[in-house]
Amino acid sequence: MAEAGAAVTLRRDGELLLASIAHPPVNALSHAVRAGLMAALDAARADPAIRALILSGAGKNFSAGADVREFGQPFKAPELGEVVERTEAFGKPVIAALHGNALGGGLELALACHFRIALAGTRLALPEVRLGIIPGAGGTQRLPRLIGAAAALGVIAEARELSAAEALKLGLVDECVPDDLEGAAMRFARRLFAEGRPIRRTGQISPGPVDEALFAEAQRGVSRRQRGFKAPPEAIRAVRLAHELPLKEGLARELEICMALLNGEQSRAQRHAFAAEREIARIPGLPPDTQLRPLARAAVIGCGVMGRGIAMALAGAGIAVSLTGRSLAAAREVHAAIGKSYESAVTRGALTAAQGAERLGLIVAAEEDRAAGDADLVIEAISEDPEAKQALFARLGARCRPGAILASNTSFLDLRALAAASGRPADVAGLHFFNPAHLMRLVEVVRTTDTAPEVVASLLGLARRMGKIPVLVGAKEGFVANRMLARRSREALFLIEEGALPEEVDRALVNFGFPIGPFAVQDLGGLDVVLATRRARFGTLTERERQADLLEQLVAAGRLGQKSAAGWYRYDAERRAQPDPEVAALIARHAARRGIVRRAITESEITERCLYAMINEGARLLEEGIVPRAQEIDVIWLHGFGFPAYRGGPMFHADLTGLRQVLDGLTKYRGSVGDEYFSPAPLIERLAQAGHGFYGP
Ligand code: T1G
Repeated sequence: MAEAGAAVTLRRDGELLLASIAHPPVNALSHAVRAGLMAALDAARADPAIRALILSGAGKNFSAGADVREFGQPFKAPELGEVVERTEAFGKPVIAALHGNALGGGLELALACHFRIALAGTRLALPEVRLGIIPGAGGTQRLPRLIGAAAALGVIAEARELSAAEALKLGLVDECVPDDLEGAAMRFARRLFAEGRPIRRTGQISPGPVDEALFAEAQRGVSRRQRGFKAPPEAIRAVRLAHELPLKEGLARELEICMALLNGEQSRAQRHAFAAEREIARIPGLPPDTQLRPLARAAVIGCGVMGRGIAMALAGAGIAVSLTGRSLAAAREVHAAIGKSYESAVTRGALTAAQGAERLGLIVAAEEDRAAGDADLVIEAISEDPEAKQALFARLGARCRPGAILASNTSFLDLRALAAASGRPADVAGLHFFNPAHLMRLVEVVRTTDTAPEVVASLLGLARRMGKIPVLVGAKEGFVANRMLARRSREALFLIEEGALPEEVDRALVNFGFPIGPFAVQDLGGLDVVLATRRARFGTLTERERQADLLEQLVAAGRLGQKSAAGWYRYDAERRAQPDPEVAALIARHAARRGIVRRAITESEITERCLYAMINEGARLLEEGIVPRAQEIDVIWLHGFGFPAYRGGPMFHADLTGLRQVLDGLTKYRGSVGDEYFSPAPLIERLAQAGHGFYGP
């Protein structure tokens, strides 16, 4: 049968024409695909013997939507909207056969088809808001017509994904089949002919009146759950238009809103975040076919909060884990506690009973020696005590099987010293998880200059198997995340010495887009825990940082944070934070003792000093080669510390701000705070001089 172009293949079966989108890896609706779909419609129309057209996707997906690589340049005709409108208006039945992902423009194409068959397991979604835009090819106008505004708003404004079964229940698909999708679609078409069923066009369904209460609640919901993002409220506005305007006008307004967002900074930032997360998977100098080591059995040494979370994250990936502690009894206690947390996860519906039992069954409490001897991978998660860790790595080096990988969860100790202690540095790397380890997606995979390439590749693959986002970093003090966080924390501390209050610093950064401020975070984790890290890093602190001993004073006063109902803030019975005059007084006394004359500090100074200190450190990390690209830094901050996705990460945000402005800010604060804190990184000076950003001209 005639090929409709490489991107869409055609095959005829009797009176049916089957068009399959073939544009790997995700059948994005590129120009070639759009042209191929138009050719398929032409072929179906031209042949009087053809009574229906069936659209499907080759490979693992129906279609992941518009081709994001085409964004930012003029769309070549036929545009997606044109293909979608022609599909819906087509004079013969068009049936969508969905499997894998039917996302964005892919789902919009399916909505314009007259009937939809889905294979069990199909994921249906309109995730455009994640890219800072809204559906632009009819999604906001057709979906509410098909499934009602209430269900449509969750899909469109909150990127809620529908399973095939949910879609069937909602009336989004006409059939959900366990297998033989193509056969089912052909049988469906032939039943249409036999029953003489008319073509059903989604756009002709009346959407009904506006439900004011529903739309008001939807706007309140996104302003809470997606604070600062522009696209979700606009998506709600577009869905409302479906109830107020004829289809054609609604489609035109939807496209206007979509394009306005597409050209905005937020969408550029969110598309950058999407691309950066994929870019960092390509490791310069590490061939994608690097030989991997077997990782069937793991051992986690240390069963504190982190060890427990890591064991659960491994079990969640189906990996058997031996968990060891100071004693077998201690490990058994933690194992029982893990069992309880799985039980509550099952009660909450986060896991099925079978999943909970399976995961718990994969974790066993064990003695250290035996656990280490059996493991393909050992992850050390004992307390941040350099001597204890080195002694442990010496034991592991002797005890573990040849080829076993020895990983440390240390967040700032010298990994090279641990590697040397093990006697087998090629097998040693860092796996720096973030608390809580079984939930946080970010993990820093830390390599020394001796770490073997297959160890790096194996740990990157393991992290993905655990559903994590692994970022490969070099082994130097604090790696990337904590080294940059230390700069933000330093500025936060200096700012309250100089006149700001904890709540002012936190408010500034929350207004910037962080979910929570630095002082509230410390209260959450426990000021004693934060102080322990400060003490462990004391040797790396400057004189002023050492003398900024407010943490020591708070802990000495028994203020440990939320767990003691008082820390930087005071907490009521519901753990709601209140600014505490006692803390303000303590800070004032401290400043007086330090001879610091406190002053009112603006929100913009707070934000600039915290961010520019981080960005400057990020530039230094790039200069030192701790990370190869700025993307690694942005991904770490987006997924490790809640940096607002609509700003793209600290380095992308610096580019949006302009490095010349960042450089001017660094120079200004170098004068007021000091050389050792704000001397501009040479990389920033060079890029600013050239009028470039971290991501190019
Ligand atoms: N366009 C172009 N390339 C895409 C793509 C897309 N839509 N989606 C994925 N890729 C690339 C990706 O960059 C990677 O490339 C490879 O495919 C594998 O992706 C008008 C305007 C589909 C769930 O937001 O959510 O339609 O790095 O590593 O983990 O209303 O990709 O290998 O070179 O993510 O199996 C809306 C985005 C677009 C879906 C697969 N659609 N994609 O996940 O593989 S806007 C989306 C995803 C739109 C219309 C609007 C995921 C996935 P490389 P991957 P995966």
